[in-house]
Amino acid sequence: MSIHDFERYPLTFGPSPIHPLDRLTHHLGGAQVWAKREDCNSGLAFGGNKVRKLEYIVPDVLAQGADTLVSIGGVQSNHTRQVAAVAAKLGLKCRLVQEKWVDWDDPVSDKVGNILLSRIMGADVRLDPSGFDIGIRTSWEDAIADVEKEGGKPYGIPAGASEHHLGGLGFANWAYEVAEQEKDLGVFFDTIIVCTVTGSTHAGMIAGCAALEETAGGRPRRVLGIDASATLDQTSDQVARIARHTAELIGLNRDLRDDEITVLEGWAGEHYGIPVASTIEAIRLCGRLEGMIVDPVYEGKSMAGLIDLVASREIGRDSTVLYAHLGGQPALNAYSAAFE
Ligand code: 5PA
Repeated sequence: MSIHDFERYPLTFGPSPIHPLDRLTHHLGGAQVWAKREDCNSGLAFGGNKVRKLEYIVPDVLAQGADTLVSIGGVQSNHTRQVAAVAAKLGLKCRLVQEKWVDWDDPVSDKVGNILLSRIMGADVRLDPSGFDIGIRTSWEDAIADVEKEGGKPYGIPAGASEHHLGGLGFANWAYEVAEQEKDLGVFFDTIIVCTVTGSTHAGMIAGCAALEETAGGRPRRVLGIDASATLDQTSDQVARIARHTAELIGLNRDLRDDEITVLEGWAGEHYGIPVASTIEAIRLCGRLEGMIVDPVYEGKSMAGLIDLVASREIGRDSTVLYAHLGGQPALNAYSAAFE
C-alpha cells in the first residue's frame, strides 16, 4: 500500500501555492523562509487544512451512504466550518457541536467568523458549554445518536478529523506534493514548521516525509510541530499515535523513531485559543512585512515559533524553511480586542 492507493475526492484547487517570504526572511536575517498556503487551497469557504484531510474521508462517507456529517470543535472552530462547506458541496446535511473551548469573552464570538459561515452554509449549529479537549467527546457521540434517532444516517467526523482512521492521509500526501513542487522550484526545504493541536496535520506530514524518504529517495528533513493546544502531553501522544498509524497505512516498512516526532512548546501560552504577546507580534509582523494574515489561535502561534527558532539560530542561517500556513483567518473577527 502507498498513499497513491487511497481514493481522494477532489475538494482543493490542486497543489496549494508555495512562495518565498522575502521581507520576513530579510527581517529575520537568517534562514530562507517560504510558505505553503493551505489558507487558499480551495474554493470551499476559505479552505484550510481540514479540506485536505476531508478529501480522503469523503469517499468513505459516500460509500456508507450517509446523509448527515456530524462534527465538533470550539465555537470558532475552522474545522467545523470546513465540514459545513464540504457537506454543502456534497448535498449532505451537517450537525455541528460547538463547545466553549476558549474563555474569550468577545461579545460576538458566537456570531461572527467561522460560526457565521457555518450557519450561512446551512449547518445545524448547536452550542455546548463544555471546555477544551482534543479527545473523543460525549457531546459529539450524543449528536451522532440524535441524528440517528431522528431517522438520519450520520457520519461522525471527530475534532480536527484527527481521531479518524484516515485522518492523517491528507497531510501524508501533502509531503509528496511538496516534493514535486521542490523539483519544479529547484529548492529543498530542510525544515517544516507546522501548528499542532489535534495532531493529524503534523502526524500526516511525519508519516508522508518518512515514506517519501524510504520509497522515493527523499532527503531527510525536520518536521517541527509547534504546540498551540497548551496540553502538550496529550497533543504529543496523539501526534505520535496518528503518525505511526498513518505510516503503517501508507506502507512504511519500519517504526517511526521518537526523534521524528517533535512537538515544541513555548508559544501556546497557558491556554488554547488565547493569544499571547508573541502571537500578536507575529500576526502584526506577517501582516506588515508580507500582507500575509495569520490567526490568533493557531498560525500566529506557529509563526511566533518560527520567528524565535530562526532568530535564535536553532534553525540555521543556511536552512530553507517551509511554513505550513493552515488557514484559520475567519476567527480573527472574534479577536478585535487583541488589536486595539
Ligand atoms: C488547526 C486545527 P491539527 O488539529 O490537525 O493539529 O491542526 C491544527 C490547526 N491551524 C492549525 C489551523 C488554522 C487549524 O484550524 N483546528 C481545529 C478546529 O476545530 O478548527 C481542530 C482544532
